[in-house]
Order: sequence, then structure tokens, then C-alpha cells
Amino acid sequence: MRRDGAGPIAMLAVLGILMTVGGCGAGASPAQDTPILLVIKSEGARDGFVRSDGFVRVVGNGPAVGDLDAARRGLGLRMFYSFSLREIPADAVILSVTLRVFQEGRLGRPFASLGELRVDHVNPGDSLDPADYAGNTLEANIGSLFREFVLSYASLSVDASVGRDRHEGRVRSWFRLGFPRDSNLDGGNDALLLNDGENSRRSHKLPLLEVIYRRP
Ligand SMILES: [Ca+2]
Ligand SMILES: [Ca+2]
Repeated sequence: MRRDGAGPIAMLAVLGILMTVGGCGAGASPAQDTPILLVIKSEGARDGFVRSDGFVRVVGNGPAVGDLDAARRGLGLRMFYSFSLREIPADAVILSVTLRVFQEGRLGRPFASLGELRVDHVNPGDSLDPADYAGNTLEANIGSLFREFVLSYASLSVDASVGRDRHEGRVRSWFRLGFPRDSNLDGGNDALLLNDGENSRRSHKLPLLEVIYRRP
């Protein structure tokens, strides 16, 4: 299964297609325990960014994470992704869940200035609001997605977060991407450019949740 590219997986996500992987040996018919890969793209109408001054944007406008010191010294920016869990069958036995995000570009030196990019498991509810910049956290820092700039996808295992959302009856999983420092107060922007569910960067490298499960 391809892990380092985006094209085929992203296309499957857009089409909402299930794809089987691994499982049976040659000549065998698919068994109940054959792993099934479900690729879910972040919901464009819900994902977006929140700034430390309370500005919220869920449609385009340059998805990114980092600081916007050039606009206003100390202004921070965090990115949110939202994945519907409705396509996962209720009786699915989850084998793994992976968050995949593509780095589209950068402004300044985000990693040297702000640290490594962390992911929080959050619960903003149906939509983003200013309080989500730092609040509504279910678990802070579930892992680091990026430590340096590379024009590629990076992956983070989010099994426990999605398992918790399902167990507690939530219909979507939300993740917040942010640096440990809001800003390095240098007057220059230091930000990592990302894509969103609307494909605002036009790269078709969509933020994805890859769920591998089997039927009971
Ligand atoms: Ca959006
Ligand atoms: Ca800066």
C-alpha cells in the first residue's frame, strides 16, 4: 500500500471508495477478517484555522499554522481538521487509524522559530469558534506531525483518539495542529502552509484520515 504519495489515495477519498488491502492469500475469496482501508478526507465546510486574536476562517484564505508577526506582532495561527466517522460501520473492529497531512510550503523558518508541530485531539463540536484556539481540548499533544520542512506527507497514529470519539458517541474526530510557541515576536511571518478539505492550495494533497478495520 502506497504511503508516501497522495494521488490514488486522495482520489479514493474524494470518491468515498472503500479499498481492500492485504488479507487473503492467492485464490482465496475475501474473508470476514480481510482488512478494509477507508480513506476519509477532512470536511471542507468544517476545517479551517483560528487565530490567537479570535479570527476564524473555515473557507480557504490560506490554510496554515504558525505566526503572523508581520501582520501583528505575536499573532498565532492554528489549523484544524475534522473527519466524519459516519462511514465507519458501527461494528467495525478498528485495526489502525492514521492522520496524514501534506506540507505545502513555508514562510520564514517555522520549526527553528516555533518548535516541532504538535497535534491535539480536540472537540470543537459542530463548528470552529475563537475559543477553539486553545480550548475544548480532549488530549493535548498526542504526537508530533512534523519536525522539519519536507515537501511531503507526514503521518501520525491516532488510533486512541478516534477510538475515544467513537466510544463517547462523537460523530467526527477533530485535530488541532499548532506549534508550542505562538510566535517568536520577530516581526516576520513564520508559518507552515497546509491544505484543507476544499483543496485551497490546489495541490490535491488533501488532509486524510486512513482507517483500517475488519468486520467482526
Ligand atoms: Ca475548510
Ligand atoms: Ca515570527
